[in-house]
Amino acid sequence: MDRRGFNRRVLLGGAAVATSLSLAPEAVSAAEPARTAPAGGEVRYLKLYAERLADGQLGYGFEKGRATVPGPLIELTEGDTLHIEFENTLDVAASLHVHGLDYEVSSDGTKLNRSDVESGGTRTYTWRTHLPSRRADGTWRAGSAGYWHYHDHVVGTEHGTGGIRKGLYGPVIVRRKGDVLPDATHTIVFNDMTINNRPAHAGHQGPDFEATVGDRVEFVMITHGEYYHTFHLHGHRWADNRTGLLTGPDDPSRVVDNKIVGPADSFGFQVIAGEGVGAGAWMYHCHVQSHSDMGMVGLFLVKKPDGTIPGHESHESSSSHAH
Ligand SMILES: [Cu+2]
Repeated sequence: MDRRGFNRRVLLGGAAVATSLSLAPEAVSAAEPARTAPAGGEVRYLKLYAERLADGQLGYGFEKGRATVPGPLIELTEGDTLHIEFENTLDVAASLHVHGLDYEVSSDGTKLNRSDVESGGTRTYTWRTHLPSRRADGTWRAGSAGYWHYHDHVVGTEHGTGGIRKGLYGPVIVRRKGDVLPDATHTIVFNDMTINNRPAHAGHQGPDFEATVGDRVEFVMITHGEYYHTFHLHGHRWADNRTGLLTGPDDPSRVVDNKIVGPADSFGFQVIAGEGVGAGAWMYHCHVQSHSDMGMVGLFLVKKPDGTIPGHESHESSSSHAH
């Protein structure tokens, strides 16, 4: 929405004008065109470690000693191939299993296909991606683009139940050429009754994510564990489709601010921080009421350009944990 369009709508808003006008300048997003994903087709290499963290949880990381929960974002464009040299520094076998991408059984990351990695071992997993294509019969084969994820498949049980529970999971985004690129990407994982495996503190588990009004912020939302949840974000909405963005005013995708999620689900979307609503401490949480009561809540802290957040006292810095 351009600045003029926004102001015109506000001016027609009648009684709401007085309060809305003060929001107008910061609620308008940047005028320059959004950056978009380039063409894929690259062969890429990554090193990934599985490690035990100081607090007893398990994590993946690109560098030794830098593992996190969730693991680091792996970002590809349709057509890319990724070779991941995976090193297991744990004292038990571990693996890397991905959703949504193309791989041979040797890169399945399961005991069934003998593609796990013993303690201290290394193995290269290969993930491939492809563009949409028309089959000989005239139907369409979907491309790989989407919000996906990776996780261990062997720690604890044949299915990696113990590894996932302790934090061996992370996000994968496959973009399509021309997809709009965000200013920042954050990962939110509902894992059992935690968010990103964090214990509840000060009434919520966080993590909190910071942005400035007008930033294009992307969220990857993944679910693991034993329960179904509903993901809800205050003050912002998204399209329930591949990108979370509408392709035009007549795009029939449903627009939502709440989505039911279950184990191994993943989706993502982009919002313009504070668009139409301004700066604020915007909650995100599981909307199963007893789950929010138990702390499945975090904050999307949208700052004014001067760094302040109206109505929000400065939060504990320890709760900030952006990826
Ligand atoms: Cu829940």
